[in-house]
Amino acid sequence: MFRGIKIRICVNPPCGIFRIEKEKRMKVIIIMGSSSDAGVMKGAAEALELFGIEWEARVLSAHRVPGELKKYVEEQAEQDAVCFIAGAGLAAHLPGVIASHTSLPVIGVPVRAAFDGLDALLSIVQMPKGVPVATVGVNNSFNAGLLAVQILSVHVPELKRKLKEFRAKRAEAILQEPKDREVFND
Ligand code: RP5
Repeated sequence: MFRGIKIRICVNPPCGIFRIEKEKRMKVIIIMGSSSDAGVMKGAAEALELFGIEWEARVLSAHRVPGELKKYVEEQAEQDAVCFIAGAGLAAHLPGVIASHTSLPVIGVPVRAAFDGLDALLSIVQMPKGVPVATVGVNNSFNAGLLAVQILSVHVPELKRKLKEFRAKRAEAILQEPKDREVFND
């Protein structure tokens, strides 16, 4: 588990004289608008676990419990949260509302509840200038988890190495697929 990374801030060269080192835990927070989103949002936790990233999940709706949502986001942002993943369907305001309460990165997952998820996709992706939400494909919470890992990897070489390995394995699997006439065999 990546429970801690060392952040080094060098104020003046040579690095070491004014060096501040502190331990920081890294936790990704997964929030969904309803327990009916849980099946879809599980993919985010699966991706995070593949890379040993600590996560915490909550059901908190932007419309049904707005006060509790704000409180939770602000508390987590003050503690160990480094990134939020938020999934919602229909009038999916959850990721945008979370982004309005924190400057940490927010990744939105449009959940397919009506109109093939297009309503949620447009609602999540169309944020006003100044309050961005990174949006993945409809129901693609695995990619949200993976994107969170990539964000975290900026300061963690071990994660960068694991991501490289992950992609190489997937590339290898594709190259092992049958060729020519065998492609069309059952
Ligand atoms: C949204 O409405 C939720 O995120 C969910 O995708 C959808 C339906 O919610 P329930 O009526 O099942 O609670 O707020």
